[in-house]
Amino acid sequence: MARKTLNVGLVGCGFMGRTHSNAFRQVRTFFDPGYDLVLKAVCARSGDAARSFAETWGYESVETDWKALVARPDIDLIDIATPNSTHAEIAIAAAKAGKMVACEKPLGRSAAESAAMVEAVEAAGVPNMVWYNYRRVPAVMLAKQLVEEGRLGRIFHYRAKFLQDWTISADLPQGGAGLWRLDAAVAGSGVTGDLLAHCIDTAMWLNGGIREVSAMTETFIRERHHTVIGQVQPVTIDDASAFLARFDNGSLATFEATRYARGHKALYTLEINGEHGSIAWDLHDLHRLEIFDHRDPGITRGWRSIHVTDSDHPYMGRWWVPGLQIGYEHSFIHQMADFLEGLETGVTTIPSFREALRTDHVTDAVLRSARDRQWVKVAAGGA
Ligand code: SOE
Repeated sequence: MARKTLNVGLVGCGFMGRTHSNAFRQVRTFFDPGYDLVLKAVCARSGDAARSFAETWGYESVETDWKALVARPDIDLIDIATPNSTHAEIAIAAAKAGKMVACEKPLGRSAAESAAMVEAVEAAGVPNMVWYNYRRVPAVMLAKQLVEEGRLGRIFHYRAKFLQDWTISADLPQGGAGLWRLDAAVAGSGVTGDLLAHCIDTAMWLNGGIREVSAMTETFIRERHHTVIGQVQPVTIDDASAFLARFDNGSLATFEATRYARGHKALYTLEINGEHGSIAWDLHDLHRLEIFDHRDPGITRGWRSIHVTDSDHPYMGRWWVPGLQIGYEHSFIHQMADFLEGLETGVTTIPSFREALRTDHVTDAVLRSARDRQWVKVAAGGA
């Protein structure tokens, strides 16, 4: 079959710009997507930063104004890897210009902002997706397979945590490159929108919709120097967030995220307990899935640790030989491979903007519940 070309225009050249660019480069080599991805242009406000990024990652050209990038007729896909406050404006303009849109998570700073983005891509009829990359870790994909096969039976409990420790120092400023995640005006929220959003996305994909939540949040350091404003300012993000939840299927959940868990850098863990068995996964050991099956013969029954590296495990047939593992960056490559396959087959890649809106409804409910100190029903909307 003749290969098609897909010209990518990336906005933003920070950490996420790198993960996405790596995916664009590698997907062609390890998957057979039917598309030649061309790294057409990268856009950043600083021309020097954009040029240096273009040189490193192989982008053909640079822009310093995302509006100019969106207006270019030679761009097919706008990929958004900028701070959260800019997602909506760029995505809506890109959709109106008829471009496909890929957006870093969370979709918007609130469900209202995300809903406008969903409306724009759906009105334009353009392919779209949100980079909730952890779904594409092979062990997590295997968990999905096992849950869908009904291996766990009725689900009783879901438990997720995302723990970090990088903001404990009171000397750490807020705002600006790298630190906008501490500035609620830019990020939308703290760990709720940044870390719990991942946990919620995976949870609803694995276990269905979340009906209601009861949350608490805390801001441990109340004032920080703001690098853009140049003064000490109140901190308005949530430093830590924990909530109880009830899923539509009747199962109960606990979720916790913090940037104050000394010693933990990016410890995302999840566990599901069902009638017949349980599964557990841990980002620090991401190629393993722990599984317990109560139907195993009694004397050998116990937790098994599956090394998810066999060629019949999800995505692994594309990589090395059984026993050799892959890592974090591959989850983005897998998501891009699925997106390109979706373009070929006409199947929408998940999570689409509409599906990601569901997560924003939950994070909105979590923040409201913490503020009002009461249970909150999650608003409907999203896929
Ligand atoms: C925050 O430190 C962060 O980089 C998140 O923004 C990412 O989404 C997460 O995958 C890792 O941690």
